[in-house]
Amino acid sequence: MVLAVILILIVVGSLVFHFLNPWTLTELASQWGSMDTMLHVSFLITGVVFVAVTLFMAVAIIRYRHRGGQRARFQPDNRRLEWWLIGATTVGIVALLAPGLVVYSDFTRVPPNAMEIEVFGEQWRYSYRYPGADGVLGYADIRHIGAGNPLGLDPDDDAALDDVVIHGGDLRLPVDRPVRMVMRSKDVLHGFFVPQFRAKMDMVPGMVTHFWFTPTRTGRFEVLCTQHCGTGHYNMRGHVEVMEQREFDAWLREQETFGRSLAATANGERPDDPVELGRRLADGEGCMACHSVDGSRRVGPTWLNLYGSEVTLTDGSTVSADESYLRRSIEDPRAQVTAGYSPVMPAYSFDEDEMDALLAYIRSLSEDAGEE
Ligand code: HEC
Ligand SMILES: [Cu+2]
Repeated sequence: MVLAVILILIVVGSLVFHFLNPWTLTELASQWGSMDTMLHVSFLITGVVFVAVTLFMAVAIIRYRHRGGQRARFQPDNRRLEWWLIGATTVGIVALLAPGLVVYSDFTRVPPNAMEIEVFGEQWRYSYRYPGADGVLGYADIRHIGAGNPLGLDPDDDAALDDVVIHGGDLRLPVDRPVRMVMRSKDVLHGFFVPQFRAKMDMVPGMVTHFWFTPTRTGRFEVLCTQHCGTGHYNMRGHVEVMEQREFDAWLREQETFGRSLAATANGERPDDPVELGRRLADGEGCMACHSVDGSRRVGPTWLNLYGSEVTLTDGSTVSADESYLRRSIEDPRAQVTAGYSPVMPAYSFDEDEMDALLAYIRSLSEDAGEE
């Protein structure tokens, strides 16, 4: 009897929780309302079955409880009941799966007028690439990755030269225009996800995955990574800004194309200003995935006011962050690990000019930079 009451309370409690809990889906911002419909259909079917089965158990416990002088009747099978159960289960399973097939078929059928945008994932940030005037994303390969070319575009491919690369920045999209996101990963499995768009896709090293959607309202939404992609996973976030087409076009026109930045690097070889070269190196070599220059803590310590400061190491000792300390931190990061951080920074080797430029850049981020 107690058991029956508990079962009934579980049913009532679950229903009350379902209807009164404050957590709802984030407001939809793409045309994938069908994902929500599927979710609700699944909720409804599994909910009805859950309530029916649990209440049946409660009723059975009450009705067939032990009473003196009663005997159980042995009834090994009941054909009519079997058919009912098989029929109801079949209908339930079909109703759970069929809507998914319809939506998945939409999901894989990209509209022909979709604009193509590339998402590039690396530990631990997103970069994006727009096709430029020709509407075609140029050829890219991990082998071409280097300073000034963080996404590895092929400099010999004309289609790549007018591409626009947004390295580690925000994704911008025009509203009401279908987009096909093509995705690559540089290192490990990542998953591109914007909850308001409802659609997500894994980014797999060595292959190109894709999905499509149409943003249906303007606004700023958060981009998350759905795969546990390493110690900095929690930091793999970004933003997507959905704007009016006119605004978007104006913004895109202002961005430097890959060809133009390539030409700039080739002409001047390297910028004369070591601080500027250092900034580009730090960006291109992926340092900014773990370090910030605005004082915020990421996977690694910020570079703001690092130079000249007192750094506490894991063994409790302190060192002054001078040039030789910084140099050592870059070439042999595990030798002196900063307290409060994990020893996850890979060792780098730079030539003298590059190292000087990096140090000049880090120095420029400190107030007492002028002292030297
Ligand atoms: C995978 C994340 C990661 C990347 C990429 C990375 N770092 Fe680090 N870095 C760290 C962590 C974590 C620490 C603190 C632990 C330590 O001292 O090793 C650190 C420490 C440092 C320090 C010492 C800072 C201090 O407060 O003592 C310097 C300098 C530094 N990194 C420079 C660089 C440069 C330059 C690059 C790019 C060429 C780079 N890092 C790339 C994670 C990273
Ligand atoms: Cu990730």
